[in-house]
Amino acid sequence: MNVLLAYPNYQHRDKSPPLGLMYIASVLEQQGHVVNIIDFSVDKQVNFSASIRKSDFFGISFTSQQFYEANKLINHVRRVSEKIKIIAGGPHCTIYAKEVFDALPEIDYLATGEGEYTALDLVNGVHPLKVKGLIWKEDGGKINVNPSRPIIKNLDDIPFPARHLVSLTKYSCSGVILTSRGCPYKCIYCLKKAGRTWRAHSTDYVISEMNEMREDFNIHDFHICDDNFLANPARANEIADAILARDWDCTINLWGGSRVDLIAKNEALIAKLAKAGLRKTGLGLESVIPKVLNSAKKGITLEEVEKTITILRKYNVSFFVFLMVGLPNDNYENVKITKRWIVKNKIKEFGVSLATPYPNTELWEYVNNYGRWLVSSKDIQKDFSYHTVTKVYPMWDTPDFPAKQRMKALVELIRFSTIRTGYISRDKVTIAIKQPRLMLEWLKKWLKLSI
Ligand code: B12
Ligand code: SF4
Repeated sequence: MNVLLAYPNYQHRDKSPPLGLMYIASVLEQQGHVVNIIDFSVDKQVNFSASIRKSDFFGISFTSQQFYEANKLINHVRRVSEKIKIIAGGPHCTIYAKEVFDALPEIDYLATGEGEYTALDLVNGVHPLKVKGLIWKEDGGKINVNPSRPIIKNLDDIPFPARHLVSLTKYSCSGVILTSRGCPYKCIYCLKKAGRTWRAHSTDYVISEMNEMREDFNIHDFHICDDNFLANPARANEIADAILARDWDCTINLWGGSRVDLIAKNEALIAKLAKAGLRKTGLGLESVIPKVLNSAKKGITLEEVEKTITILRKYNVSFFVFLMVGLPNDNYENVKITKRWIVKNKIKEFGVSLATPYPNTELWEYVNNYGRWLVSSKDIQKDFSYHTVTKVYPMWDTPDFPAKQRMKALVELIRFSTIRTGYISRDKVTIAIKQPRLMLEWLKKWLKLSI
């Protein structure tokens, strides 16, 4: 079969190839199917319509932020071909399966969770009734929600992602790699897209994949996208040993971020990883207020955070701190405390966003029980699509931290980060300097929603 896979355009300083689609492509290719990938963030000069006409299946992957772009592409595909089968998947489909299926009438199938074998079953012609992890429409229009697909237990069964199908040189961060999936922790806001069961590729698999990236694609900067690369410190240690044994000149960036408790407890491992090439990691603190950390069930302490910072500095690993405004028990007064903490710990790079609830998370339940939704459920997809840095506004609030104060806290912390980094991105300019316009846009939305 001929399969066309597409990734909608998105706005971000760092562009990287769509790993999810590349895994699906490699599994399909292994079974003899012909696959093409178009990533609309980098592939600007493509004859999309001609590719559609040549294909039997069209697969599209998207995050919540890409929903509108995805919608446009899907409608175009259907206009060009009546007969092509359209399959949707990716993080947004996993979170809002039924809502997406209802909102996008042109799609034939929607896959939730890991999509490699769901896509393969469909392309191999298995009857949709028998395909796990699928939502689909019968000819008469009846919608079926099939049982969910069990997680892939042995990740090494999957071939390496099909890097040869994307234009690697067009990406600023081409070296994305996934060495494990899932995370066993319980942070209340986390959508745990890959589940709570942590599974990993063997060290041999990871090293052969890195070797292929170096030899065949000239990639020497690895961006590890795992939810929790350090979950098994012994395995991370083995990977570091294997890289050191090969004396590779490479850099490693933990793009999916690291838990501070795991860094604080494993100084020797960080020292070894740094020697192997670790240059940067994200740190998901989310808050520096102990009470907030506890209610978010982060399972980390401020002492661990500070120890982590000391360890990372000692081994010259730079870090980017992620913070949230508005987790349970947060309030406007905490902005001052947060700023003081940032100054005291000489934090240079940090990003701030609003605590955003996703279905099936504890935070979602918290909002249902103790908060107030500021968007109606029918608008929720639209609002997630709009939940980008430049068009952000709170989707919920609580009496002790009302929406206006949440936004004030966010803007203040983003301004503070702009001042501290000295780095002004387009997004930051929009939010920090053009704040009045942002406020106006917000106000309009507010009035429309008559809150
Ligand atoms: C690397 C990464 C990035 C990179 C770029 C990635 C890219 N090319 O878009 C950067 C740093 C630029 C980035 C930016 C952002 N990201 Co990001 N990012 C990730 C990260 C860490 C890894 C993505 C990845 O490669 N995963 C591995 C692959 C294998 O998983 P997958 O894509 O989900 O694919 C599997 C299934 O979903 C399914 N599937 C996927 N597509 C399809 C299609 C079909 C047809 C089928 C059948 C199945 C299927 O099968 C795949 C294989 O099992 C994830 C977290 C994570 N661990 O996944 C977050 C994540 C995807 N990002 C997220 C967010 C919020 C953002 C930003 C909005 C952050 C911001 N405020 O700027 C931006 C927006 C970017 C965008 N694409 O819209 C969220 C998305 C949540 C959501 N509601 O959709 C995630 C899930 C993190 C999280 N837990 O919140 N990100
Ligand atoms: S540690 Fe990270 S991936 Fe794991 S549950 Fe918490 S937020 Fe999610």
